[in-house]
Amino acid sequence: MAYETILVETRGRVGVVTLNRPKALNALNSALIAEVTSALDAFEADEGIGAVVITGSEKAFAAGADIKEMASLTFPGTYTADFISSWDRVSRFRKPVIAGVAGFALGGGCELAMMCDLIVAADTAKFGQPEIKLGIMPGAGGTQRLTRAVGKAKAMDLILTGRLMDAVEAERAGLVARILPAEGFVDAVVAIAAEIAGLSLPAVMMAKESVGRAFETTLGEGLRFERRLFQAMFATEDQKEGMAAFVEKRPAAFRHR
Ligand code: CO8
Repeated sequence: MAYETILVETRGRVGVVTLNRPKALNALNSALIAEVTSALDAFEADEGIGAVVITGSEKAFAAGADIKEMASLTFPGTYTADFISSWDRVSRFRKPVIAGVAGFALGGGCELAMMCDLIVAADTAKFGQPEIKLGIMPGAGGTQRLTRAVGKAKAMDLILTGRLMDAVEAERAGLVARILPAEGFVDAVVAIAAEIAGLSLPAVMMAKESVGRAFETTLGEGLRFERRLFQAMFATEDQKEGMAAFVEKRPAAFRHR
């Protein structure tokens, strides 16, 4: 399928979505969100894909929702159309998805990265929720996911002042999993995704689902949920293969089922 605002490629078992509106620093307009949704639907259905990377350019992951597109919106219009509700495809994606962030990840760009399972940052990355400077507030999870990731003090600081946070501060605060050099960044992020995609897909998906549950429920229910999934894994071919390979001192050849 031909896309206008993103580039989509497959590298081995990794699907790569590159946001591609360079003249607008990858600002997220409705066309881009529809295309990301469509690309993810295809990767979700593709048995050959075990993990996905969403990335942008060297200068910007995404500089936020498209301000020019939003400027004339009205409250009744946003309410009746439930503006932004269709932007959460990433958070419903069931396979692992990594945000590879170089340059700006601001507003909706930071929120898009936070919908991913982990954020890997180039040393050039800058994160922020600057919506307050536009007379609005974050609307796609910024007040919720950022607060869970970095805690109240830093979330309030970033959201109320709109200041930007560099990669080192973001990693120290818990928003970013790893920082990598800007040189060769996308290849390095794809290598991390390939490592995950080479493992047992059911194990990886259940592990992802279980970690996600930690944000949704009580400790007791979360532990019960984890235990049930753990027990279910003994019904998979990959559990048999993974443990046999260990005992036989050879690499596991997972069948992803
Ligand atoms: N929307 C539309 N166009 C943008 C955006 C944006 N968010 N960001 C940059 N652009 C455009 C600029 O208008 C400019 O276009 P032109 O050349 O036609 O004037 C081009 O990109 C290059 O930008 P700059 O010249 O400003 O580049 P600089 O390097 O000088 O500055 C900055 C880079 C600091 C990133 C600056 O562009 C900036 O501050 N951008 C806006 C950042 C922002 O406020 N983001 C938050 C937007 S609101 C939001 O995201 C609400 C979230 C709602 C939910 C989203 C769901 C996923």
